[in-house]
Amino acid sequence: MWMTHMEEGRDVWWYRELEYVDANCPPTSLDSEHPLYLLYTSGSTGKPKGILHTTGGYLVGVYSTMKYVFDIRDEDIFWCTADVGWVTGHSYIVYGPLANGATTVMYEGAPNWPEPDRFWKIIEEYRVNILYTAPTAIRAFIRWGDDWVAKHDLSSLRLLGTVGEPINPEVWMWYHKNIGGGRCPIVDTWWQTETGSILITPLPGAIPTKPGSATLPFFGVEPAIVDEKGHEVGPNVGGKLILRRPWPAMLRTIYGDKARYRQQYWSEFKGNYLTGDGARRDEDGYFWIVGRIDDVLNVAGHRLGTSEIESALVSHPGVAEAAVVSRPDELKGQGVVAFVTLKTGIDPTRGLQAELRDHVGTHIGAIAKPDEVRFAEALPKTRSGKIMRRLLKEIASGAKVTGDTTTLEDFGVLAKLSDSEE
Ligand code: 7RM
Repeated sequence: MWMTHMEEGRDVWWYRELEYVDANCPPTSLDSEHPLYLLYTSGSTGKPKGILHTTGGYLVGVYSTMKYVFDIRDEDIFWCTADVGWVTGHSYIVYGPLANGATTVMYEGAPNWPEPDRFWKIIEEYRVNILYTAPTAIRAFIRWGDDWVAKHDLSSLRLLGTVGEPINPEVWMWYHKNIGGGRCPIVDTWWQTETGSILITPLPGAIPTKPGSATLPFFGVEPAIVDEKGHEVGPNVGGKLILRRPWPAMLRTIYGDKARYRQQYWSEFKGNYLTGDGARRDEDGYFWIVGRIDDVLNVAGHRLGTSEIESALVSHPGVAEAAVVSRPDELKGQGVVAFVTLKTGIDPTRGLQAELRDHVGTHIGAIAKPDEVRFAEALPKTRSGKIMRRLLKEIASGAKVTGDTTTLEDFGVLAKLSDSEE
């Protein structure tokens, strides 16, 4: 048996420590604007920002979204699989469930240890009713094969959620069928570290969903999509996602840097909050997040969101995951490079490269066709599963990776990507 080495002065036994404390722990009353916590977020470049959340507003946000988005009930077992160091863990493993007096599962470990069915084992064992996870995790499950899921009884589930990035429609369908048994609604929840709690989301059973869309704003949230000048754009035109007015759970400042807070979030369109995301709204008013504005591609004057091209690639049966970035191109201004990981058993051939380019051409149009498709064993990600496109961009343009890599989860991935250059 494997045992942790206990070091005197460093390690203590949990059961012994419990003898020193009282189960009754009365809360301290605080002003609603009293700081609750600081969470550092990398920012795509440069210095990390300490996002400051406060007591009253943040709790209003996580309490109410937990109640209405997850429809939490006394008898429910809720499981948010996020890393607790990600804002999603703060809000929906800890504060949201506890503020509602709900039962919340905490799991600190890998999804594939000891085997790739660990999640489904946990759901079966604890009779989990609501599962909240990220598209990046779902893509890994798809890659590992349906058999790991089929072995388990997931009939306790009644509601599914996703968060962290746009979910590829193909991945949504798999989640709905294989995990939800075709009977569970999926809430695709858009929000940020800065917003504290969910802002764009369906309400289960009440808002009809569309695979890949976070649907409509939560109560009191007023998002809009604008062009460079701040004018609202029409249906299905891409632009910058802003919020017209503040809401209780939003950040109060960047710790120690009020000027940066103002500059970053409130200066581009006066009186409006800048999310940094690109989005479009469809003819029904549904919001579709297309990626970070900094990642949007500009090919021969056409602006293309990363998520649309990536989803087209993921809809190919051989593809597990894709990340699309731009690189300088003398003729078009920018060229499109796609980094693709394949499903187990699929061979990375030249024929497949050409096939994938054509696949994007048929799904979106010739303009979106990648100039180059590069196969990768894995993509560089943060702990929360977000693809670090900034690093891929440097690799795609042949440059050495020079930017900040402190939030990279697995350094080996980067080394392999640079090696694989032809
Ligand atoms: C909760 C979280 C925030 C960024 C955000 C988006 C992206 C998050 C969705 C999404 C499309 C979603 N906080 N994002 N959720 N994009 N659909 N449902 O992820 O601070 O770590 O990241 O994540 O770009 O701005 S975060």
